[in-house]
Amino acid sequence: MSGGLLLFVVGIVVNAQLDPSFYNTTCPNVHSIVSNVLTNVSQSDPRILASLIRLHFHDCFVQGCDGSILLNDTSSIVSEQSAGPNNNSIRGLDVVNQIKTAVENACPSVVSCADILALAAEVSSELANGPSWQVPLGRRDSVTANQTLANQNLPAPTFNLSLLISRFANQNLNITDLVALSGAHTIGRAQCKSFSSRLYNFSSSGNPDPTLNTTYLQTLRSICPNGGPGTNLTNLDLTTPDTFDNKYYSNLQQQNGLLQSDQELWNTTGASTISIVNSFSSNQSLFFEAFKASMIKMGNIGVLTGSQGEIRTQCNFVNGNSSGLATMVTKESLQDNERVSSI
Ligand code: HEM
Ligand SMILES: *[C@@H]1O[C@H](CO)[C@@H](O)[C@H](O)[C@H]1NC(C)=O
Ligand SMILES: *[C@@H]1O[C@H](CO)[C@@H](O)[C@H](O)[C@H]1NC(C)=O
Ligand SMILES: *[C@@H]1O[C@H](CO)[C@@H](O)[C@H](O)[C@H]1NC(C)=O
Ligand SMILES: *[C@@H]1O[C@H](CO)[C@@H](O)[C@H](O)[C@H]1NC(C)=O
Ligand SMILES: *[C@@H]1O[C@H](CO)[C@@H](O)[C@H](O)[C@H]1NC(C)=O
Ligand SMILES: *[C@@H]1O[C@H](CO)[C@@H](O)[C@H](O)[C@H]1NC(C)=O
Ligand SMILES: *[C@@H]1O[C@H](CO)[C@@H](O)[C@H](O)[C@H]1NC(C)=O
Ligand SMILES: *[C@@H]1O[C@H](CO)[C@@H](O)[C@H](O)[C@H]1NC(C)=O
Ligand SMILES: *[C@@H]1O[C@H](CO)[C@@H](O)[C@H](O)[C@H]1NC(C)=O
Ligand SMILES: *[C@@H]1O[C@H](CO)[C@@H](O)[C@H](O)[C@H]1NC(C)=O
Ligand SMILES: *[C@@H]1O[C@H](CO)[C@@H](O)[C@H](O)[C@H]1NC(C)=O
Ligand SMILES: CC(=O)N[C@H]1CO[C@H](CO)[C@@H](O)[C@@H]1O
Repeated sequence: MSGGLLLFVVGIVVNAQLDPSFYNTTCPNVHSIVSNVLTNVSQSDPRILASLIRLHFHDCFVQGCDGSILLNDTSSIVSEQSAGPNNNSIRGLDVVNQIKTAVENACPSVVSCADILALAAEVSSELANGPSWQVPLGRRDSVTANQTLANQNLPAPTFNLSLLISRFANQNLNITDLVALSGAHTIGRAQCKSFSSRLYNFSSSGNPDPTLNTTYLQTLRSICPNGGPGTNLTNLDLTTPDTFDNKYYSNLQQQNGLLQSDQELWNTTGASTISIVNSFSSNQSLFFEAFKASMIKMGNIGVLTGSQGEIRTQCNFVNGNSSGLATMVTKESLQDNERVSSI
């Protein structure tokens, strides 16, 4: 019986809540360190703010916000980085390492990579003129990754509304969270292959997606030729591409959502998400309040706390296994998904 009681007590400690003051004594400047690096990097690469918000999302939806997305391929890890939704698409891994190095210099072996992703997402919102909030902290890093789960859990841009709702419900996120978090598409870019199914032969109809604004359709067709490689980039927010605001929602009302998954939120007949889109479109503060709440909710998914997991010293590898470091790739050439087509 006393053994059972002990387990129960340990269980409470392990399931400790995240807390914004978690590093107040052990790494009091962690937020400003993240902020300084991103202020600097975003001057030459404004898109990095979008890329880092997305990285936190893609981390949290796969075995929780545990930094698993950062783990590289090794003999024992099949990296999430080459899962369908991530491969040749996620960005910012090098910048996360840059932040981690700066944080390690100030407070060695204290701040987890999972917390760095959560902080980088908040700082990114702030630097793009979006909302700021106190980020609950104290996550620990996983010693595993799961590429299969990344393929299962991350939503595809061709999803209809019912599939989107069920993927979010699987993470205990409701339709308000779905609409608010999709508002992150107020910044950043997408490759043609993420929306080209809408442009020429939607659902084998021989016609484009009828919910796509015909003027926007012509623009997108010129950026994304039929049968092309689909690697050109365009802005997710047609109106204000690098400013975190509520224009994403007014775009949807004009059938100017880029991804099918965006437009579904407003253009599914009778859907409960339409009124949420309309309310965020008419009141930016309402959107910002909802976004903050949903980011905190998403940031709590499946977190490791207490003595679970570890604090990685290098975000790409589990501690004590740096296989791959010797062959660390230094090539950082301009990739296909770095070029933007102007519209
Ligand atoms: C609702 C389901 C969602 C789907 C289907 C989806 C899908 C996508 C796709 C396909 C791209 C473009 C990738 C590419 O072409 O390489 C993208 C970009 C992006 N997504 Fe989402 N997303 C969703 C939700 C979210 C959420 C919840 C967030 C964050 C809270 C988010 C943040 C972003 C950002 C900021 C970008 C731009 C990234 C960059 O420019 O590097 N997305 N998303
Ligand atoms: C922790 O630090 C932050 C930022 O300096 C401050 O706002 C907060 O009040 C502190 N919390 C505690 C519990 O000391
Ligand atoms: C700012 O970024 C530049 C490269 O864009 C780098 O050379 C410099 O060291 C960075 N400064 C700080 C303080 O991080
Ligand atoms: C990821 O993309 C590369 C091309 O850049 C491709 O060779 C590789 O097969 C892809 N990985 C997976 C798991 O699909
Ligand atoms: C990865 O996730 C899948 C799907 O939930 C599960 O079946 C599998 O056991 C997991 N693999 C690892 C290595 O955790
Ligand atoms: C959504 O897509 C799924 C998978 O393609 C399909 O089974 C379902 O019928 C679709 N739902 C609606 C409402 O169109
Ligand atoms: C979604 O959950 C939040 C709390 O996390 C709640 O305030 C909100 O009312 C919920 N929305 C719906 C549509 O259930
Ligand atoms: C659209 O796709 C369907 C199925 O692949 C095909 O049968 C049809 O010929 C295509 N239509 C056009 C106009 O390309
Ligand atoms: C990229 O877009 C330009 C127009 O902006 C177009 O001429 C070119 O063919 C496109 N390239 C690819 C690879 O789709
Ligand atoms: C298409 O978008 C333009 C602005 O880009 C807008 O003026 C027009 O009303 C939109 N059309 C529809 C049907 O919403
Ligand atoms: C907009 O939303 C904010 C935040 O929820 C609320 O305080 C305010 O009353 C709303 N404004 C209007 C005009 O409804
Ligand atoms: C981890 O893998 C990425 C590609 O997914 C690569 O760019 C990076 O250099 C690798 N990091 C290390 C430390 O080997
Ligand atoms: C709910 C809603 O606004 N639906 C619109 C979706 O797009 C079509 C065009 O195909 C409009 O006619 C609908 O009003």
